[in-house]
Amino acid sequence: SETTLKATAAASGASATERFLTDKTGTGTPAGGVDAERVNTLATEVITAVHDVIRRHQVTYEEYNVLKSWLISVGQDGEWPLFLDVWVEHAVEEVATAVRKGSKGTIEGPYYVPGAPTLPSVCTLPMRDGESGTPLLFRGQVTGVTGEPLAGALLEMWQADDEGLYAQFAPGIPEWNLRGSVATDDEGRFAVTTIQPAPYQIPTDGSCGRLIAAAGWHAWRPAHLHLKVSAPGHEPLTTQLYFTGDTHIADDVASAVKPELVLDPRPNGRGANEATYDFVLDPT
Ligand code: MBD
Ligand code: FE
Repeated sequence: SETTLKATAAASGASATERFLTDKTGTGTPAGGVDAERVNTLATEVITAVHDVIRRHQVTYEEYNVLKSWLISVGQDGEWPLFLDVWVEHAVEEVATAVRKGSKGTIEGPYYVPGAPTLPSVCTLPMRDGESGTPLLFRGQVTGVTGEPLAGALLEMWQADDEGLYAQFAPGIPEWNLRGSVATDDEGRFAVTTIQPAPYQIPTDGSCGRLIAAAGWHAWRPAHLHLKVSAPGHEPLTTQLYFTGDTHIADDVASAVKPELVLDPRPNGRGANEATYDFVLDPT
């Protein structure tokens, strides 16, 4: 029924938590590879920053207990990946990519899944019959910083559907819907047919949603395509592309919009919008 197929915060949070534990632990997280002196410095400064806030704002026991129960509920909902990627990852990404000369990137977010079906350079992302949404032809080229075409580049794409839902994190959607690994041609070019995603509202029925409501914030991200672009001998680029005119470009809840990342799709006279974007990868 409609109700049992509804995406809930607890269900998508649990999937995102499991996904993270599967793919990312052992690569420096949580403590692997971070030495004691570094942990000491960072943990001490974070804890001290919390003390400063408590003193500056005269935080009460009532407020302390609200915080404590909220932090417990974030874990119970499985929403730590969502919380961290929405409110923390953008600063990490900024630090990590500050020295790049190639294309700007932005945060990965909680919904990347490795191993999407491989597709040729001219392709259509896996989608349901009659997938709703405005058709989008997304094309471009991958080059290095001196303009040389990168043959054999890989363009991994993932996106929400026209209801703002991601396959594998909401029920009732085929496993690889709107997810694909596109192999570019021998000049690094690609032309991918998809649909324009809908703006994304982070779940309102979980802990992150309760924080947003309690603080009087909003839960919206502008519509976006997620991409990871990689090629041998080059730094992989994790990015997102947005659509000009979207109401939430200027106030993304995840602070992940940059002016370089906004597409301006135009009707191509054949029933689709068309947008071009070229990716420039830094050498390793
Ligand atoms: C998303 O789709 C997303 O891209 C981010 C960064 C956070 C939550 C949901
Ligand atoms: Fe997203």
